[in-house]
Amino acid sequence: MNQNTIEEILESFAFQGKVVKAEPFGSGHINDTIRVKTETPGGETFRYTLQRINHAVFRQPQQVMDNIERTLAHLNSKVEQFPDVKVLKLIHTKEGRNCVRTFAGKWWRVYEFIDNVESYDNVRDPNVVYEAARGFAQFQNMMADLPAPRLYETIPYFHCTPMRYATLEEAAFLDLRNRLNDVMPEMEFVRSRRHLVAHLLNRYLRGQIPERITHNDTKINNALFDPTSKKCVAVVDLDTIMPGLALYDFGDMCRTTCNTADESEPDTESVQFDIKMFEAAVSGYLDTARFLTQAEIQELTFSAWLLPFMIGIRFLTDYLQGDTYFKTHYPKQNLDRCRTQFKLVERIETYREEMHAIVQRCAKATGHN
Ligand code: ADP
Ligand code: GN1
Ligand code: MG
Repeated sequence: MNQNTIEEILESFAFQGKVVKAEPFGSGHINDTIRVKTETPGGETFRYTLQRINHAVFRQPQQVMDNIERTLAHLNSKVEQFPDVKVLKLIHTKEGRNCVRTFAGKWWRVYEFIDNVESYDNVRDPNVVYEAARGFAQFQNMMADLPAPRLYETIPYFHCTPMRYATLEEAAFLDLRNRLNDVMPEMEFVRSRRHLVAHLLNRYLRGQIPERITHNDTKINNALFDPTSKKCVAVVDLDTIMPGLALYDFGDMCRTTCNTADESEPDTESVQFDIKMFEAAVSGYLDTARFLTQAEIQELTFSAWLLPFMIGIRFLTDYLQGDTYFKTHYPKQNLDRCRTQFKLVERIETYREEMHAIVQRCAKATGHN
């Protein structure tokens, strides 16, 4: 996308200065993110995040934006209580709207860029993992008393594992891209564990696990850190905020913080589950998420297993369907991503007892039982 097009889109928004630089930013798999630098005639500079909302993924972009507006207003009402937290700031259009739909049918929004922060795709430092867990738990804490109505479900059944499994079987049955032959071991891997896919959902349906307001995309690069204190100061990527289970947020956070390898690592032998990072995640989460029930605490280990399993299923489905959902940068990247997730699942299966013991120890240390 060239600078003229970017300027044309930005023209609708009430930003300051003239565009002097625009560059693709971040490593998200869904939206297009562009970091924009502007300058005023007086030489003052500003930075913004211009994002195209992927409307093939988010079918109702206006509902996404309404959820985000309510979330940001609510978080802003609490900044005095949480002085370290940086809340995302939306730049509205000149008519006061929170996004634009261009004549080409593309949806765009602008945030102020949060300066002087770091984000990581992979971490090896338990203090950073502790902080990420604390940051996502604090986010859930702050959102817990959002006034009615219920948030929109911007992607229905987003973390419904039985639905994800059924969609995989359908993609395998149709095999539109003739790729099923490449993935028979992965299909077998999933099928041999299918009796576990509905476990959390069943507990939720029986009323044993409560619905909460959750972030639903708690991978480590959606948390921003202060480069000096290494404290988590902001949570971004708010598109999937909706009703969900706290356990999905915890499990997804472990998926990216406890894996020693990158998400697309082609050499699965280098995928290890780092139990020290798990301990840091449990400790940060339990220290901060004071609202958790005993049933939720009991399922933390299961959720750390479930999320890589479910997201592996989603990568595999996308591979079978022809790579239409997640951005890819080379032909079999979704398959590499799937294999990495499944290797992590396999590693986690050998650590179950240690993980339960860590959860029990941390729950006791943080006064949860
Ligand atoms: P995607 O949905 O494609 O993942 P994100 O909203 O997560 O898009 O943005 C991509 C990355 O850009 C994030 O992981 C984060 O590191 C960075 N980022 C996003 N918004 C901001 C912001 N306002 N300030 C600083 N960094 C940001
Ligand atoms: C996507 O948008 P991003 O890159 O933060 C995806 C998540 C997956 C993740 C896997 C809306 O997250 O659900 O867990 O990729 N987001 C959506 O890395 O599907
Ligand atoms: Mg993201």
